[in-house]
Amino acid sequence: MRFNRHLNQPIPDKADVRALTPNPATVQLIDRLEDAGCETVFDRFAAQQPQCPSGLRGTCCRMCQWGPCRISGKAPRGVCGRDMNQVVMATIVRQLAAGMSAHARHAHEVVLALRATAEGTATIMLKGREHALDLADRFHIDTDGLGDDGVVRAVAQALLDDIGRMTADPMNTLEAFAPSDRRKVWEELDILPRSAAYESMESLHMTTLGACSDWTALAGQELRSALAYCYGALYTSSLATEVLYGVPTPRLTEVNYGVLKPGHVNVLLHGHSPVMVEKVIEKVRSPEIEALAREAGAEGIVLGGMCCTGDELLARYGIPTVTNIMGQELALGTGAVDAVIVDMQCVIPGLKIVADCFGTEIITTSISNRIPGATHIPFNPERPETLDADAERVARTAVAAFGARDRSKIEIPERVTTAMGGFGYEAILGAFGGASVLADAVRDGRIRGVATVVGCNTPKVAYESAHVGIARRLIEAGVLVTTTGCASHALLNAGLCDPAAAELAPPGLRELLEEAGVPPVLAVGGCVDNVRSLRLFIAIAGELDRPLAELPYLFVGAEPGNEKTVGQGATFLVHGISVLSGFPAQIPVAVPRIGPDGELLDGRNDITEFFAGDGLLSLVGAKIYTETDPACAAQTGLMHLHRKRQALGWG
Ligand code: NFS
Repeated sequence: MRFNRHLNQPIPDKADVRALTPNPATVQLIDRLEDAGCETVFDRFAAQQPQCPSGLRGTCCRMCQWGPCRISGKAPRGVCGRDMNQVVMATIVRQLAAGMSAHARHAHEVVLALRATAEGTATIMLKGREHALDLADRFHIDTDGLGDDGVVRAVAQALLDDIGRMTADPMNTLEAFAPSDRRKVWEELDILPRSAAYESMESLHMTTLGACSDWTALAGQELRSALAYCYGALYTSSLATEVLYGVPTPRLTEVNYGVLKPGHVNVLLHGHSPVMVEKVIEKVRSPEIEALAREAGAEGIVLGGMCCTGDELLARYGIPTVTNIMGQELALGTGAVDAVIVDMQCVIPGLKIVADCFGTEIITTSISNRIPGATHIPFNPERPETLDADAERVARTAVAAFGARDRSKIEIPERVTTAMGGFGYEAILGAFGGASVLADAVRDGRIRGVATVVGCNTPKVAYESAHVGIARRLIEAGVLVTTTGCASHALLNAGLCDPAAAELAPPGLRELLEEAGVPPVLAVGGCVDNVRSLRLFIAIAGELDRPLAELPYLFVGAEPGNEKTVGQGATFLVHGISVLSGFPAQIPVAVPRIGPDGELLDGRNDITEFFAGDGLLSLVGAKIYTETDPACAAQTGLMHLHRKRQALGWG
């Protein structure tokens, strides 16, 4: 691997990916696409090397039209006077705001669909009425005389308020779900947020030219935004989805590229919002569409999930997952995919380039996402009455693509992997017999700690090697693992979500897993469902009567990519749970140096001190560790868990 001195870490090329990626199907498909002369993310990453050092360090300021300014030893301030700390922190605040906008937009669509269902304008069969009653209770909604649909409508309004409130009233989800001791910490730090929309606005405001010159105040906005992100975007979308489509329960299935079948219509479901895709699944499973597929000469229809939509459909229905963001082009390299139905976010432009190589139909279903050359049949959350007819058109277009492609190019890697998904918060507690059982096991050491391994992929890490390498070592050391997002596809395809993988765990954890009949990695859903893992952390802490920050917990984001991951990590940090990142964020990396007399000089700077030193630790009781090598990263994580146990006297 080529070493990048600006990042203080090695950068993989395509040969490194081939050597290190854990899924053999990946290597087969990389070769296949190369032979077909089709460029992928791996080729474009190579073409971008070396990447701009200022960009890598977050010291390039593009927040006004006096710039761009690069902060350096020669020019330590931008034209307006901003120094390095102000530029780097403002950039991070903006990244979180962008990620929050993405998840909040997703939440907005689901909550509007929920409201439309209660009002009878969307033809969706509500599966979570009991959940709505529970939420109404938690939100202190007076349900007298509201009727069933009125309760759902009131819950939807409470969630909508958390997405968009513009005044300083308390957030419903935060009041209902945050632990009270944490709430006190946030009050003292003055970081209680208004809503996702308000804090996105305030983040852009505070970072614009001449609006705020104190980087510590920007750091405060980062923490406030993390809370808005968690309670205004994640909780709102995850809870609204559960009310609409039900709370997931565990089911066994098969995953990986090998689930695609040559004689079938293969349709991949990709994106984040559940609304259109749920309706499309209903249509695809109707006798009319099945008959249409047979008329076209297909033996049947295979549905496969990608990215967070894939995670959610696995959780709710056991629909097989195929791959994640960096595998989306590879999946089309099988030559077997007739159509990809995509909604919002993480649908990379490169998908269409490969689709054109293989004649795959791309159908976009979000009003926010257009792809030149794709068929556009959008769902508009403010015009839900067309959902049914539009979903029917999407399903027909996907099936019609079967006859349109050259099937001689099909080459599907054989590999399928057994996996169990569907571990909603309630399902995890149900499988183990309650939070108290897990709490006892954490205290007596059968469970050494609880970690959530989540987030995207990045070409800066040999694809999926960090997710799998770290998770496997955590399991072997007795750590219970939950997962979401693109990380979960890596772990699903690696077999770590197969109940048989319990044999990797040491005896105490292994017995617990076998008794519960669950795998060592619990796939809880898409990225918005990180709140399911957070709720698990909170429930176990409640049983142990300990603050979150004292417990052997860890958030692992080993291959961060999307701006959304900034908010994911910050969400857990602000709750007192430390973060292990597999890759340095766009901040100036602290590189220790040898001084003129041979002494070791500390390479710290204010930003790394804040995130990885005493800064955050003194404020919220958590910090960020960065370690790029999977074996060292796992060791770092295990040391963290061990130190927490020792401080509690749990050995
Ligand atoms: Ni999360 Fe979902 Fe994947 Fe990353 Fe994208 S799919 S919301 S952002 S790339 S894990």
